[in-house]
Amino acid sequence: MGAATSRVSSAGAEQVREDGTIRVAVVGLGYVGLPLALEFARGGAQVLGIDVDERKVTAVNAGHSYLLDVDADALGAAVADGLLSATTDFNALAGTENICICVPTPLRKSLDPDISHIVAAVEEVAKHLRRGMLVVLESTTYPGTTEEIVLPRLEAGGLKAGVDFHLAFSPERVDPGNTRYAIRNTPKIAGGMTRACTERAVKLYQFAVDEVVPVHSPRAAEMVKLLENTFRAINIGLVNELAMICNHLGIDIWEVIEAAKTKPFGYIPFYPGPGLGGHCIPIDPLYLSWKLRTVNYTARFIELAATINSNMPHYVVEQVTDVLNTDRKSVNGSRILLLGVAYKPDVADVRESPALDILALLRRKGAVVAYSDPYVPELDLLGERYASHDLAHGVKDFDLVLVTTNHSAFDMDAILASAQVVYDTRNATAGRKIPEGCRVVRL
Ligand code: SAJ
Repeated sequence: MGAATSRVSSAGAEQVREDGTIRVAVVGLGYVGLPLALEFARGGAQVLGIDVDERKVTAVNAGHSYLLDVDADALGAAVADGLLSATTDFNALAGTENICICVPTPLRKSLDPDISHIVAAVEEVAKHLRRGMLVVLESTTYPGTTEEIVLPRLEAGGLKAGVDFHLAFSPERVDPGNTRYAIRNTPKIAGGMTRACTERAVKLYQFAVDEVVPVHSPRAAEMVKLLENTFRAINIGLVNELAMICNHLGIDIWEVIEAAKTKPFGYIPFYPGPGLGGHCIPIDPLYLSWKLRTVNYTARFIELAATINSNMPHYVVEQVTDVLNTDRKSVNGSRILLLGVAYKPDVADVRESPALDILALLRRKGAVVAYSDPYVPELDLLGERYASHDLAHGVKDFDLVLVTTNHSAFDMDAILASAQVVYDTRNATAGRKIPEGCRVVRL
């Protein structure tokens, strides 16, 4: 974008009000927006949360946190101090100069990006866009979304980005369950339509983040996020394929990884598992490969990794079938307990969890399936309601225990003491004494 003449000050002088306060609206109060809103409030900003879900709005205004990662006391204090409030009414945007859009970007069933939440949020923001405002998109999306989808909708009213208002992209880096890195101490990338837009975004995020890293465009910022998560998805796909290779060669993949980790440079450990879960890693790379298909480029690496990762639930069920077969048992009629249905350890989120795919595949084969997960008290799947099995009753009645998510809360020694057979997809039994009468097979 050329050096547009700007009618808004370059560093966003209007951003900080006469009384020294800054006002910011966070659209979308999920696992990204709520922690961000709270961190802005803790940085002294006047924060307005906007969400279409009345329950979230009510909870926030009551100081109740609905996310494990958002401290209820801190939320309650910010609300009590008048620094944070929430509403479903976009008209409230009249009372702010800065807007961060943190809405979901799922995939459609056709594996194409679903940016409908972005479009809906941007169209609401456009109705209230005023000279001097900054709009930042945070939702993970394909490179070009800010310029191709957000920009025209915001400029439709006649105001021009970089001249009358600022527009940038800043990828979210929220890692659910991570107790070491949170909003404030995780560097934040920001890329604006113009240099002034970038500077304005950097100034805004300095209220919530210790380090803000500018890049030259929204497209670059969109790509940074996809590089980060595609890197993970491809390396997980690689190690999943190596696990299958090692199984064919009679090699213990877990021993190989532990040994490779001794290399102090040039290697980063990833671990095989039952597949890819969560709202980021299985989805973000497919946003990139979808975009590349529109420019007639096939992202072979990304699509191959997605194929391998999405096949892991089937591979695990094949392995479980073989393990039961060793005991002359068929899957059909066997009682199988899944340990952990959340998508990763110590979180409650089951979105895209491979454990759900495995549970469904085993049900279709006629297994009598149960699960135990301290973070997921009940589950609706394929029209059936499941309640988490209480491990206090032991696991001896199950023909096979399948470790799908290795929550820290699991007492693996107690489980091994009462299990007949354990198929371990997470190396959760590593280093444990295997009692007589219990057989453990690892991925
Ligand atoms: N997984 C493996 N093997 C691995 C690592 C992960 O099978 O070696 C599986 C997990 O079990 C899970 C899925 O992949 O099902 C995703 O796990 P994840 O550790 O990547 O966790 P996420 O999905 O919460 O990813 C987030 C991402 N954060 C953001 O997008 C802001 C990601 O960029 C982080 O790197 C990741 O957390 C993290 O480091 O924990």
